[in-house]
Amino acid sequence: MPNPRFPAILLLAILSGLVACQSELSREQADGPTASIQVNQLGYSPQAVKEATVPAGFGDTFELVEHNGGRTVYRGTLSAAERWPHSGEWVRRADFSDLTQPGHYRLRVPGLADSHPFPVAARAYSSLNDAAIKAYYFNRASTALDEAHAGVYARALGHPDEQVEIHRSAASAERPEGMALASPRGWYDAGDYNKYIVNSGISTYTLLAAYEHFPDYYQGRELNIPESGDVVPDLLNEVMWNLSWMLTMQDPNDGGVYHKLTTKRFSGKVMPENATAQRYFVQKGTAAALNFAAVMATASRVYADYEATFPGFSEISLAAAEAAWEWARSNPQVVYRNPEDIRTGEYGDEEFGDEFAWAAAELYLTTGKPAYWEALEPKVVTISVPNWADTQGLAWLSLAQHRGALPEAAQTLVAERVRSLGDALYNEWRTSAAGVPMRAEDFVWGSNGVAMNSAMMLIAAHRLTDDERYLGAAQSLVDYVLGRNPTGYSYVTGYGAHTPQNIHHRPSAADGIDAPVPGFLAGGPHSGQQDASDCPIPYPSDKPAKSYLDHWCSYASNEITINWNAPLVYVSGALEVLYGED
Ligand code: G3I
Ligand code: 9MR
Ligand code: CA
Repeated sequence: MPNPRFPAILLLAILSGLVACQSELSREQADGPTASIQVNQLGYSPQAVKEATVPAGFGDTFELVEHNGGRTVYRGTLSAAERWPHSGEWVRRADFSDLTQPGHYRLRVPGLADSHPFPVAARAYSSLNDAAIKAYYFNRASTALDEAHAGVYARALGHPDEQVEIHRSAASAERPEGMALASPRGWYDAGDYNKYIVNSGISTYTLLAAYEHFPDYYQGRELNIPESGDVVPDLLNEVMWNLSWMLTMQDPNDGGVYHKLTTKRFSGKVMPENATAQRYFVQKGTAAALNFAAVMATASRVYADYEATFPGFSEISLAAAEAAWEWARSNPQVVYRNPEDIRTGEYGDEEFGDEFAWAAAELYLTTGKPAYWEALEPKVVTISVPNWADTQGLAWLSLAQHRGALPEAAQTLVAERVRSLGDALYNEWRTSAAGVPMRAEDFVWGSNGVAMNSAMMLIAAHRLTDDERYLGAAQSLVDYVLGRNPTGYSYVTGYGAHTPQNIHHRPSAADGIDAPVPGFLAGGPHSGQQDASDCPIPYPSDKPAKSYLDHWCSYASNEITINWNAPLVYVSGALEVLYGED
């Protein structure tokens, strides 16, 4: 019976609105997978902000039911329906932050399939964090992976890199074209087998920052890598594999750093031992020198505590950092571009103000020399979410960590910068229909890396202010990559109910094992779809957040890299510590 006090015209208006919303829904449902409830498939710490995303059009309330037993433990009201422009879908948010009772639950909305089961539990991300670090071990160059450490992913040694040639672009009087030098170890960059300084640098720094900011946590982890059991935390053992390679990329004659160690073309879809084409040192560049300087200065600080295991390393890495810095000061504008015979990843950057700031900050923090502080000019350095080409945010991250050692005026400036970025991301979170601080321009090649680097900067804002709002926004980004997104994938191989199976990663594609190597974060949706012409099947949608293909062909949405895994490590470890163990 219609309520007589309820004007018929209003009822009509509401109904037609609902019809409009429903037709929008069915159109969008045709444009991708069936609408489903999206949760963080690895779950939530008891004290965390807990949100799920629910398709609109199915009622106003939700329940959490026990996975085993089906008892309802929580009821809540969904937020109002809003359209998330990046997926084109109408969504509502379910907030169940005040459910703190540990358990395994499913989220239920009448008319929809229950969500994947997920835990509310302490240590929700510790095994993810271990795996995301172990992924670096799986990507080690110049070594066999034995069964004791790699299990079914054991493989033969590839890329000894004992005879790497100086390419014409890198030739000097002391090191002429064709001269062969050793440059072993390091991590493969990604799904390809080359080693690129700029990208290696940001990855290595981010892992060092994870350790430097949360040493107690990492001192307690055990990753089952060959060095496990020594006195050095496994994270630092793993990072040393790459640092020892990076040091070989510096020309001791002038302090300059080669941009990359690479084949002329990408190899086929083969295992490392079968990718045997000649490798080259290519041209030195300003970005490589500064990035190297920043990383070596950071490493010098961090490994000072492990002098007994790595005698002399702290001093050697600092000297290397200072030599690279000096080279960059004398060569401030050497842009790297691929020579015509080199077709592998370019990692080209033309703007070096951010690299100068980052290197100056790390050198200052390690040495305390006023000249580096003067070179830094903090007042003119702005802040942004870091990526391989934009590193100024890393300067602020390190300055925030060590702000107690800075002059007072600088402490205020650090707080202002870090908060301003945190506030922007926080506002994005709270005004986003889906409750995720991702903007249209964030759906680039490696958008999941953008998500994790944004979360890392939010964590910096939280650690500086103790303000929980920033941590909630960081959690939302972790939710996003672990399944609370419109593709329904938890984007980390092997971690979640529905995970990528066909990452663009040569060992995973060539090893004859169905499951991909675990612990790798796929690049994620890329609105540019820059690999579409190489793919035999179309992308499921043209919407940014749905521009993802779990297929080998999709190097622009489904490759993995060391630089996207690194902030995943940082953030998953940080949430373990910051949301505590209760
Ligand atoms: O700078 C332009 C900008 O001016 C323009 O408006 C915008 C619109 O397309 O594009 C910008 O350039 C993009 C560039 O990244 C800088 O962000 C390119 O389109 C885009 O193709 C490029 O993507 C890079 C990709 O290599 C191709 O070069 C990714 O950032 C980078 O992560 C990726 O890295 C590869 C390595 O080369 C090889 N190893 C694997 C690794 C991951 O796929
Ligand atoms: O496999 C390559 C991947 O590692 C790179 O990130 C990507 C972009 O540089 O390129 C991939 O190689 C593709 C090439 O660029 C175009 N033809 C298809 C190749 C992959 O099968
Ligand atoms: Ca730059």
